[in-house]
Amino acid sequence: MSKKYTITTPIYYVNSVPHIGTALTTLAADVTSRYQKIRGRDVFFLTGTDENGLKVKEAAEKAGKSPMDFVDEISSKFKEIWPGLYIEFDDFIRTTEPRHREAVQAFFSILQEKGHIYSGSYEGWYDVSSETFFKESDLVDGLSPDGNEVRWVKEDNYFFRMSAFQEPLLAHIEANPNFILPESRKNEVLSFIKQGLRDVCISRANPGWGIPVPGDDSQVVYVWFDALINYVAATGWPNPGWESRWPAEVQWMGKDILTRFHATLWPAMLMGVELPLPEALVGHAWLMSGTEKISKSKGNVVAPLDVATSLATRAGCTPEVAIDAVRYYMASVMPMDTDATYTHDEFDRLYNTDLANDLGNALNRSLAMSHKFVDGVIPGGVVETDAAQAIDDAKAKFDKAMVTFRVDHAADAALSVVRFLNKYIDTRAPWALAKNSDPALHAVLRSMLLCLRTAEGLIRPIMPKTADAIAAQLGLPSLTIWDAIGSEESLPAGVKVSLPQPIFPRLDLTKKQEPKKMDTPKPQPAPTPAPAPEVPTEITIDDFAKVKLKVGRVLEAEPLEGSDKLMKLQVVIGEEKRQIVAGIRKNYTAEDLIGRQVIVCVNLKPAKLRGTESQGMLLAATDTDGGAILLQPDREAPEGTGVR
Ligand code: ME8
Repeated sequence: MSKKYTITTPIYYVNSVPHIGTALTTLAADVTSRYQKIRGRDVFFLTGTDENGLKVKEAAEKAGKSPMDFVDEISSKFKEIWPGLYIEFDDFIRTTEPRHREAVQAFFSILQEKGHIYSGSYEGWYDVSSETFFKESDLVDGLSPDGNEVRWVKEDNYFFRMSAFQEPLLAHIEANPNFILPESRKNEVLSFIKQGLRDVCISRANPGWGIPVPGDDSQVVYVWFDALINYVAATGWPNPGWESRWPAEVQWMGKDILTRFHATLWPAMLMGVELPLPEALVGHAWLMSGTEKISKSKGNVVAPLDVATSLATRAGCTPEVAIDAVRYYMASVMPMDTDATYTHDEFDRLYNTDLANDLGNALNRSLAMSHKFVDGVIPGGVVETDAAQAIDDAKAKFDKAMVTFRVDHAADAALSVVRFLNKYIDTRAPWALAKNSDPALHAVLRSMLLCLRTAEGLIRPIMPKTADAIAAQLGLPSLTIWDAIGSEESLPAGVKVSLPQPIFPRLDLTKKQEPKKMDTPKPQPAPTPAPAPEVPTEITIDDFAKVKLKVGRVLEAEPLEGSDKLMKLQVVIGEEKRQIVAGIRKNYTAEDLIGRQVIVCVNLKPAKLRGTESQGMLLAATDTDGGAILLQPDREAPEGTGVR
């Protein structure tokens, strides 16, 4: 049986429902999984829930439920929420399942047989919130080093001889530079081990909840010792066949559970039973709310699906795209060395800059120009060198990032090809090439579309639904094979692309994520016609702020039938396209206008001119004959940019 590529997340405590912090780790694992699948690997992606601890038992009591009813309910919430975020795990393990209980008891027995477990008595402090034992000298102001309350424990227990594994562990870390990632975490782990590893108490007096120690029902296995074994229990161990799933290629987690558990206790346990160690342990940093870690116990949680729902409502994107946007946020802020702070405003800002502006504009402009200049048919020819280089660079950067599991750098690599594309369109100016019948037009359009196709492939592990939507607009099947990404073959000439259907409508940043409750509108008296306004000699900044001006680009222009003054234009402004009728025909031909950037007043009430709706007004100076001199930005600005 060939070895699968195994990826794990921590198994989460079921003391409360999932939140954006737990989603962060699970998303990192999902991006890793989707990337490895595109790379052609057979992936085994494991997640699950940790249900045996005192913490869970006490949470059940607080909720007035039996522990089993309580864990069933919350565990199913975890199982349900992940598919809602397009997280595709292959197995979901619960520590209350028989397969887990059997593996834990087998593991315990083997360690006992090999002499790594001894009986003793424990006296010290126990932190229920992090399910950890502490010595008096570890406490800070009477609290655990994690800042939680502690309780005094005095019991006869079983101990695991962890001290015996100190030197083998140091040797393993030194011989395997990518065993603990990122590098900064590895240094924390090394200094922790070098302070001396103590033997660990691995059982507790049986509180009627947990996995009994084999041959001694008065004790249950310490919840961390029990929980870590899930990773091999899910591979089928100790039954035959586990070798196809263990060791894990990567185990994802937060930094809180790396040093004391995954990078010390866990490898020591594996060495004790003579099982191979995982290839990589990745301990990312935290998502914070203000100065506090987002956590169930702090009650400051943000639900990822609420963030998506709010975005879909405010921006008008589809629910699928909104979920992808949350995925993109988590991937691109993935905190590794230092913590990151989640705010609704930062989420909104990232949506507008990276998705609406960069990716959305690149998509809309490439498709609109293909329609304008080559009837929407993908041209043949050779991709220009700088575009080919940008594509190669983005792919290489993505690959390199994923070797050390830098999902944040991978997200940046995927977006780099999009940022290149927007600049490339500005410099190569297809509208000017078309106007001059320049033979380079086809190569430029092909280069644009190949950049877009590459972006589709590279963002797929992060934003699977968006990638599918881009492929559909390109009229092509989804790109799911790594070697095909960026290749000429991935973009067959002659295929008709669709007209752009904006995926990421720009978010009006005045629409905040926590909408205030609206009062029921009161009936208004019928308006009395106002006298024609006089232009005041002075206005306030607030008056000026009422006029919303934006940069647009003319995609199409034609004289309006039945008028010798008016031109009918199609103008892209950010994610939207508007029809504008302007009295500029005396001074401008259609060719002068196509591709030109213009300044548009976008909040002028639509008006009908000669029976044709105009959804905005172009800004122009008036020459001495009353003709128009159109205003345009001094240098290219992304369409949709605000003007003040
Ligand atoms: O520790 N920022 O479960 P847990 C980033 N059951 N990551 C966060 C986070 C935040 N604000 N909050 C939570 C346990 N996480 C044990 C694990 S494994 C054998 C047993 C993520 O429900 C992060 O991965 O407290 C962290 O390590 C994990 O959730 C803790 O989840």
